[in-house]
Amino acid sequence: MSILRDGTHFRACNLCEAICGLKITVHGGRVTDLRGDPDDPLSRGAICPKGPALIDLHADPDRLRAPQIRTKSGWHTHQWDDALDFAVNGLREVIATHSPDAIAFYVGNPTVHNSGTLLGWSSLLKAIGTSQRYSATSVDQLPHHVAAQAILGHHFLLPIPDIDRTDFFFVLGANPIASNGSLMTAPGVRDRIRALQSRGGRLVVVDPRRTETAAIADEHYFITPGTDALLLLAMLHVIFTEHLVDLGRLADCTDGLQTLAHLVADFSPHNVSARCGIRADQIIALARSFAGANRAVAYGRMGLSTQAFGGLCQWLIIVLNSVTGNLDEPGGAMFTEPAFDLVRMSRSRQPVRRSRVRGLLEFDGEFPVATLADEILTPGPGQIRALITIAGNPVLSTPNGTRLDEALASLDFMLSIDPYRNETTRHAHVILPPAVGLETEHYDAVFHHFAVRNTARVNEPIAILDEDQRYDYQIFAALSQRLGASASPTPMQRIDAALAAGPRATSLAELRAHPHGVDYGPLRSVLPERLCTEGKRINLVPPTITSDLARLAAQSAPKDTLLLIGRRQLRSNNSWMHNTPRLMRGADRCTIIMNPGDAADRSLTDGELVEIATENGQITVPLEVSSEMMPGVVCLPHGFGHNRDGIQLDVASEKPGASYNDLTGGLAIDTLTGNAALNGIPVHVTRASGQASMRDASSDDREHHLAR
Ligand SMILES: Nc1nc2c(c(=O)[nH]1)N[C@H]1C(S)=C(S)[C@@H](COP(=O)(O)OP(=O)(O)OC[C@H]3O[C@@H](n4cnc5c(=O)[nH]c(N)nc54)[C@H](O)[C@@H]3O)O[C@H]1N2
Ligand SMILES: Nc1nc2c(c(=O)[nH]1)N[C@H]1C(S)=C(S)[C@@H](COP(=O)(O)OP(=O)(O)OC[C@H]3O[C@@H](n4cnc5c(=O)[nH]c(N)nc54)[C@H](O)[C@@H]3O)O[C@H]1N2
Ligand code: SF4
Ligand SMILES: [Mo]
Repeated sequence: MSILRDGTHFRACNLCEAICGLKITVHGGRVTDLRGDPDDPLSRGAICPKGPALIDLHADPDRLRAPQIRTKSGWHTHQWDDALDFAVNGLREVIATHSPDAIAFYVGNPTVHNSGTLLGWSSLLKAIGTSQRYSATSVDQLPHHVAAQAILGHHFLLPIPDIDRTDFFFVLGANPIASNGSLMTAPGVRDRIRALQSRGGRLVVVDPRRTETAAIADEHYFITPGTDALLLLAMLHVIFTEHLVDLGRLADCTDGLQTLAHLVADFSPHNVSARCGIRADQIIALARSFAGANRAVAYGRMGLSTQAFGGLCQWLIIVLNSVTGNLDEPGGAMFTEPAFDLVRMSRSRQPVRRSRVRGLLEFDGEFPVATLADEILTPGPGQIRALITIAGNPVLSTPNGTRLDEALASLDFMLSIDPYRNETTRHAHVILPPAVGLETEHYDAVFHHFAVRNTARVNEPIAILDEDQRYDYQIFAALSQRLGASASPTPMQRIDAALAAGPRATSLAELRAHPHGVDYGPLRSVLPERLCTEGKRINLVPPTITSDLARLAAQSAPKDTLLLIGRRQLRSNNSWMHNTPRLMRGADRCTIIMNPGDAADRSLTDGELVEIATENGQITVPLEVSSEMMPGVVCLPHGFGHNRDGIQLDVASEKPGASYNDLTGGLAIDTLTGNAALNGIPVHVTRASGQASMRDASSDDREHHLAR
């Protein structure tokens, strides 16, 4: 195990998008104090209960610290050289028997939280020469990229809510109080919302659940899952019919207003009200107050992206901000000017390739992960025969996990670069575990890009690695070189070069001289200069997107069924932080929540075990009955299901829960973008046969109450 260096260290937490600065004190190799760094210009001392879990992660006895090879007799620890040779031989054999394209990559979420992983893995991709790429993007934010590329010309040019200066924060399908913010790096978000309210501003939340964020909102509206595009269209309908449109400063470079007026004409509040479950007069009032606010911003996240109309939703969010004069204005939806500028460094490409089995369109070189199992299980030329997973757990995180589980078991070869043997990596023939968390050197290339303030900081490792530990990028480099590639610059060398060429013309050395981070100030208006479209114009009605309106109009309400949505929990992080004891204390958190009326209709009571069933599978979890749910909607967290054989996660296995994605199907996607539709799926909930309640703790132990 690596040894923590004694002293006081400053580095940012890399567990979630909030990137809180931390002050960490180490004595005798142990962390004696860990708190928010008050001098970090972005986080200003904010921290959440997950931050201290970095200590658990460092000490976790289940975390792999040496390569593991699986044989018939089980898992065996190996020297790095042997394991790297074994991995490369396995890959070579697949290339020789099939082709490089028979090897696919799945790249998971923590990749964007570790710059060594983020900037290292493509060397291995190139060395292999495959074009088969999948990632967590298509179970997450893909619709944001599709909309930004179509309207603004670049998939990384994402508008960020200027939460610190707005008067009206309109939040749809996001729960920043639990998630700590997403595509809105806003550490200490609760304080930022409090500041908004104390300067007279309002927080309005649209969500099928009265979430932790809705609970502190000035107004909250329940909405039927999957109908937000209708609500947004109806708000635009009001804005057009009542002549409230005001493009502001960007009027001269914005196209498509007339077409837009025409497109929203059919979607009156009256027409959509029943489908959305929101009264027409409320929709009208919402539109008027949003358009009338001095500075307003609409923001939609997972609940809008991972549903059947994710692409339309993210398009309409940008449009609503634009037609009310809130795009690129203080207090509206703004753009960052990050020191490491992803927009300058890459180009958006028009997708051309389609996936082999289902003909789904690629985006930025990746295919939708909802079809990965199809590509593995369907025989024929081009079939995937080997998989490399990097920082991902798709068995729990992607649709139809049960089928993917089976698909992974059928592969000729699988390599995982991951610190844990979990539900996915247990299928690998070899696991190469990297150093993680406090051990890494890290620059937040992604989250400074999506932050509510322009800042930069570099994070030094605070541990001295064991002789036989490796970083992700060293693993990729060692594999690539064995495959014949020449050495490439290290991630930190690449970051240094990009910082020099970026808008701040800075360097790692300069950032290292500022251990709390460098403050470049609040977001500034940057359009039209920063647009990447032809002629630097904004097209509000890209045909690739508006053509999807017909599908929306044709959609009818599902009958006689409950709709399932997800929830994030403050002391959890997707599938992989359930092995940290301090986050797992208390009652079982993998519960389904149901409205009292729905429970009464089914004669179900709080605390009993229920079975949730879809056409794809069924799981059993305890029931919580609460009026925080909209009638007709039930809610379950994802990332549980730690009861599969062969995993090495002792703490997680004690409260395994069940996996949401054993219920979702690969066919449920937003066909416009290829993103998985994880929310709003029809389910049946019944009493679990012959089982007594296993829930032990009282309901006030529930995390979402604690989080308030
Ligand atoms: N504590 C914690 N923090 C995290 C994570 C975690 O697992 N735990 N994960 C991180 C990751 S990877 C991400 S992407 C972010 C996500 O960050 P958020 O998007 O803020 O997180 P969610 O809690 O998924 O919020 C989605 C909300 O959408 C609602 N919803 C579901 N369906 C619909 C719908 O059809 N319409 C509307 N209007 N709302 C709907 C849900 O009730 C939920 O409140 O969080 C990050 N932060
Ligand atoms: N039903 C449902 N499904 C969802 C979601 C939902 O809301 N509902 N949310 C989706 C979202 S937003 C996301 S982002 C995905 C996440 O999906 P994934 O990224 O596939 O899954 P994670 O649970 O984040 O698993 C992360 C893996 O990375 C490993 N890891 C951690 N740190 C490092 C590191 O530094 N290096 C390496 N090499 N490995 C590391 C962990 O051990 C773990 O195996 O899940 C998606 N799935
Ligand atoms: S909010 Fe919590 S998990 Fe996220 S960066 Fe801050 S301390 Fe870490
Ligand atoms: Mo995510």
